[in-house]
Amino acid sequence: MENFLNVMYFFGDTPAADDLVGITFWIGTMAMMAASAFFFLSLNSVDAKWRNSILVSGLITFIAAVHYMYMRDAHAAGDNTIVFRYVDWILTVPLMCVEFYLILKGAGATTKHLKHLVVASTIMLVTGFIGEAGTFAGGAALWGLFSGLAYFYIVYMIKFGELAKLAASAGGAVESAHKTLCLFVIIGWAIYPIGYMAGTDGWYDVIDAFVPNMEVIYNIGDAINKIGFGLVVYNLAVSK
Ligand SMILES: *C/C=C(C)/C=C/C=C(C)/C=C/C1=C(C)CCCC1(C)C
Repeated sequence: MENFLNVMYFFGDTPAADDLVGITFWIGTMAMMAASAFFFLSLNSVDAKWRNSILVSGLITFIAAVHYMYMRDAHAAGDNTIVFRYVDWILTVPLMCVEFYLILKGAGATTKHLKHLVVASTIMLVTGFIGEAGTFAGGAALWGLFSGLAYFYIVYMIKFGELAKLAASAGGAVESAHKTLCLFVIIGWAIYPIGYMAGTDGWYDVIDAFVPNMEVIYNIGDAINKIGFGLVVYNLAVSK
């Protein structure tokens, strides 16, 4: 019993039933841990050429699981979670870019493609952080716009740029995995600007009446995108 209680302590105090943010941090932590276990344990059952992709899937959800524990505790203590949130993203989003690269490497993707994706995603996140933290003048709307431009560049690269052409030339399971990952970026990643608009002040404040708290939206976005990305890669890795 005592051991059990120690384990529960490790997992943190349970959130109050009406604390939607706390509950989604709690569930998010568990979901990310479970997904990590799944990806790591399936490493040896996939073809060797997809092993790095699966490993990266597991790293993405594992890094998120650790940050979710910190965010869950920070939230429970009434502290701000923004730094944990953006440290998590600055590590995991470039790894999601690595997934695009690894999948299309066999079709001719180069580290130059990877670099463009990583640089664009870093700009997207750093400007988003500046907007949320209010570091510089200009307001959240302006920094959100810069962030959005970097986001559109990523969408352009994967959906219409060279990576799209490489995916088309690869065909088969690789092409369909690439297409599904593109959908995650176009639809799943679009959840984040909605959270940003809900959590910051700007011309878009009418949105506050329609969407719940920013953290809840970010948590939903993370669960869909991080675990979803991994599952697309897993699906490719086990396809014949
Ligand atoms: C696992 C975490 C992921 C996939 C995080 C993705 C985050 C974004 C796509 C954030 C995008 C933003 C904009 C496009 C504009 C407003 C500021 C951001 C950073 C929320």
